[in-house]
Amino acid sequence: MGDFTGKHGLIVGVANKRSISWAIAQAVARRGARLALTYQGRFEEHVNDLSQGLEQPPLVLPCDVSSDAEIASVFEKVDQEFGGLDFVVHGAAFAPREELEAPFVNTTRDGFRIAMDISAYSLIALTRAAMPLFEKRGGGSVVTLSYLGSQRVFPNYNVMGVAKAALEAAVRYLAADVGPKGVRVNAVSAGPIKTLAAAGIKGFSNILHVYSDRAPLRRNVETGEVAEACAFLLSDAGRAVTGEVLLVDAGYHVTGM
Ligand code: NAD
Ligand code: 0WE
Repeated sequence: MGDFTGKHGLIVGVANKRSISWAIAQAVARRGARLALTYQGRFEEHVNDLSQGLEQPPLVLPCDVSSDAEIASVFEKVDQEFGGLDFVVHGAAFAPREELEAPFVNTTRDGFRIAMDISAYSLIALTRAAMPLFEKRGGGSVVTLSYLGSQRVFPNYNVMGVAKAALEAAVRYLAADVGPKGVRVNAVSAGPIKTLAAAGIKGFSNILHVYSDRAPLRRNVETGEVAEACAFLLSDAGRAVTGEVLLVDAGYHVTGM
C-alpha cells in the first residue's frame, strides 16, 4: 500500500517482534521508508536487535512519552539526521495494572492521570513536536492505535477505554488544527491481538474467541493486517483522509448480539 521511497518516519511503541508498531515499521520499510524507532527504557536490546532486520538501518532512540525532554531530544536528533519528517506512528499505551483488574468505579486519580498521559496526551505532544519537521516536507501524516473499548464496555479494559476515547477525540481535534498545514491525523482501531500489551490480561483468550465467533469474517486479525491499514493512512493513497478512526477488526464492531 503506497510507495514510501524517500520518505522518513518516526515510529514510537516497538517493544518486541509482536508489537503492532514493529509490523508497521516493517510494512513501511519494505516500501522504501527510512525510519527512526523509539523504545521505552527496558526494550533497548530488543529494538536494537530487531532494527538489524530492516533494509535501511534505522535511527534507534530512547523515548519515554511521559517526558517532554525525551520527546524534544528525539525530534532534535531526527531533524539532524533526516532534515524533516513525513510521518509519525504512535503505538504507546499504558495504565497501571491494578486499574485493569479492580472494578472501574475504583479507578484512582493517579491511575487515571497515568493512563491519560501515556495513552492520549502523548499523541498531542508528539504531533506538536513533529510540526516543524513536517513543515519542511510540506505536510505529514500521523497514525495512532486505538481499541473499540473507547466506545463499548469490555470487562477490565476500564480506564484504558476512557483514555482511548480521549485519544480518538484528540485525533479529531488535532486533525482540524493541523489540517491547514497539510498534516493528517488518523487512528486505526484494531481487533484484539496477543501482543505484550495483551499478555497477562485476565480473560484475553476469551476475548479472542468472542471476536472470532462473532466477527463477520469469523476470525481474528493479525498485526500485519493492522500494519497495512496504517500504511494506507500514512501513504499518499490516504491523502484525503483525516480525523478518521478506521476499524480493522474483521468487522466485529458492526455486530449487535
Ligand atoms: P506492545 O506492548 O507491543 O506495545 C505497547 C507499547 O507501548 C510498548 O512498546 C511500550 O514500550 C509502549 N509504552 C508504554 N508506556 C510507554 C511510555 N511511557 N513511553 C513510551 N512507550 C511506552 O503492544 P501492542 O498491542 O502492539 O500495542 C500498541 C498499541 O496498539 C497500543 O496503543 C494498544 O492500545 C493498541 N492496540 C492493541 C490491541 C491489542 O489487542 N494488542 C488492540 C487494539 C489497539
Ligand atoms: O490497549 C490495550 C492494552 C494496553 C495496556 C496493557 C497493559 C498490560 C500491562 C495498557 N496498560 C497495561 N498495563 C500493564 O501493566 N489493548 C487494546 C489490549 C487489550 O487489553 C484489554 C483488552 C484488550 C483488547 C484489557 C481488557 C479487555 C480487552
